[in-house]
Amino acid sequence: MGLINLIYDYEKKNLQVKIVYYGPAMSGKTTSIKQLFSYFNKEENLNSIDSTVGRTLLFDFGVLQFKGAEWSLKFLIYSATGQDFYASTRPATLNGVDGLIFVVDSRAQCLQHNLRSWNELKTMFKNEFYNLPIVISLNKYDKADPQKLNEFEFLSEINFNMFKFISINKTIAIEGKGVLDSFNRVITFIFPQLTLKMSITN
Ligand SMILES: Nc1nc2c(ncn2[C@@H]2O[C@H](COP(=O)(O)OP(=O)(O)OP(=O)(O)O)[C@@H](O)[C@H]2O)c(=O)[nH]1
Ligand SMILES: [Mg+2]
Repeated sequence: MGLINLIYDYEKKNLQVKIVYYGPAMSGKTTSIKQLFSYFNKEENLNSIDSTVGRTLLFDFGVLQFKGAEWSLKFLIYSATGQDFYASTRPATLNGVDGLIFVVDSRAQCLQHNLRSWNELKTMFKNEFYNLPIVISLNKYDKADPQKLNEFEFLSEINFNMFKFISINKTIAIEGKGVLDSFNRVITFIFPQLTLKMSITN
């Protein structure tokens, strides 16, 4: 799987970046994306393919576009389905990804699910995994059991120090807490100079 896929269109002065929310089933990927789009008042730009019970069937997808003085910057934002029934669609969702937000379910009982999902990424990207900008969102932090320190166990299992661009952020997606911060961190890895103060378009 190739990295550094930023798509430049010099003619239109347009830059396209793909960000994927990944993680185990029910960790809060769709909730995080919805919060992100609602932060920018762009809920109508987000398409989800849901079952009747609100589980993601294939992916969520939406575009956030920011306009600078000269260039416009287009973020294609996806969440992969966490449901194993649709696991075969996950590599396609990841194809051409520029940055990942890995949404962990911080509850103690979810450690194995988190690790399994993480190891899926490792298998798919092989050594390139370590070059990929990643923000680990320790989500459902409201439900984390401070006695069990699940998140530290997760972090100690993943060779954290081997990654070039990695960051950890505690989030409570249902309350919108930390969601924008995770997004900002991943795009700062991709564009160290960028601050998203540009005005948003369409
Ligand atoms: N307590 C708590 N619940 C959350 C949080 N984030 C999401 N949830 C709930 O967890 C459930 C699953 O959230 P989703 O956003 O649908 O999870 P998902 O990762 O998209 O799930 P799949 O698409 O099935 O893989 C929903 O009931 C959410 O309301 C959080 O930070 N805290
Ligand atoms: Mg979902």
